[in-house]
Amino acid sequence: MSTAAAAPTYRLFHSPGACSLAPHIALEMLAERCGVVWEGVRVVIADGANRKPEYLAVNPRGRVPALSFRDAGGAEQILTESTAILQFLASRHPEGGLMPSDPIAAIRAVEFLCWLATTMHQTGVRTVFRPERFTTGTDPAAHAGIAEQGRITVRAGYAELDASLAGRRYAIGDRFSVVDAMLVVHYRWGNRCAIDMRRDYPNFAVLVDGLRAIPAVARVIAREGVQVD
Ligand SMILES: N[C@@H](CCC(=O)N[C@@H](CS)C(=O)NCC(=O)O)C(=O)O
Repeated sequence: MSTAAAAPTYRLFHSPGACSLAPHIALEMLAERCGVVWEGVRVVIADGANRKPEYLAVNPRGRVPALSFRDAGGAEQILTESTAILQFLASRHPEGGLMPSDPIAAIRAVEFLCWLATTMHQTGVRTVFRPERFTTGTDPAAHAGIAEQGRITVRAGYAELDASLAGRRYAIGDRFSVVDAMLVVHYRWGNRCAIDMRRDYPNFAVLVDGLRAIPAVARVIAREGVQVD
C-alpha cells in the first residue's frame, strides 16, 4: 500500500506576521474542518526574500500573500490580494464555513475585508511601518509626519472597530469567518504600531483572545513564531 502523501491543492506564499497570516489561518481551518491539503512557503520579508527573482517569478509585485493552485484544466494559477484569496478559499470550500451563508452577512464580510485592506492597511498601518514609501523625500521629519498621520488613521479605525465589537465573539454573526482571521493580523499590527491595543481597545482584545483560543489559530501563530500582544 502506498503511503505517499496527497499532493497539496494549495501553496501559500507567506511571511511571518504579514497580512498572509490571515489566509494561513484560513487554510489551517480548512485542513482541520474539511481535509484541505496545502503547504506553506515562507518568503521572509525581513530577509528580502520577497524581492528575490524566485519570488518575483511567482508574484512580480513582490508582495505576500500569493496562493498557487491548479485550475480545472490543470494549469497553475497564482492569486494575490488577501481579500481575494480569503473569499476564494471560503467559496471553494463552503463546507468549511469560513464565510456567512446569508447574502447580506456575506457582503458585510466583504465590506469589512475591503476596509481592512484599504483604509486600515494601506493608508494606515503601512504608512506607519513604511513612511518612506509615501514620499520621494529622504527627510526623516517627513517620514515621522507620515507615520504620525498613519497612527491617527489607525487609531480612528480601531476605535470604530472596538465600539462595534462590544460583547461580540466574532466580527460577523455568531461564528468564525475569514474576517476574524484578518482581525488577528490587525490587532497584532496595532501593537507593532506602538499602540497598547489591550488597554485602548478592550473589546477588540477580548475578541482576539477568543480567536487565539481556537486551536487552528493558535497553531498558525506558533508556526509563524510571531507575538500578537
Ligand atoms: N493589498 C495586498 C497588500 C499586500 C502587501 O502589501 N503585503 C505586504 C506584507 S503585509 C508585503 O508583501 N510587503 C512587502 C513589501 O512591500 O516589500 C493584500 O491585501 O494582499
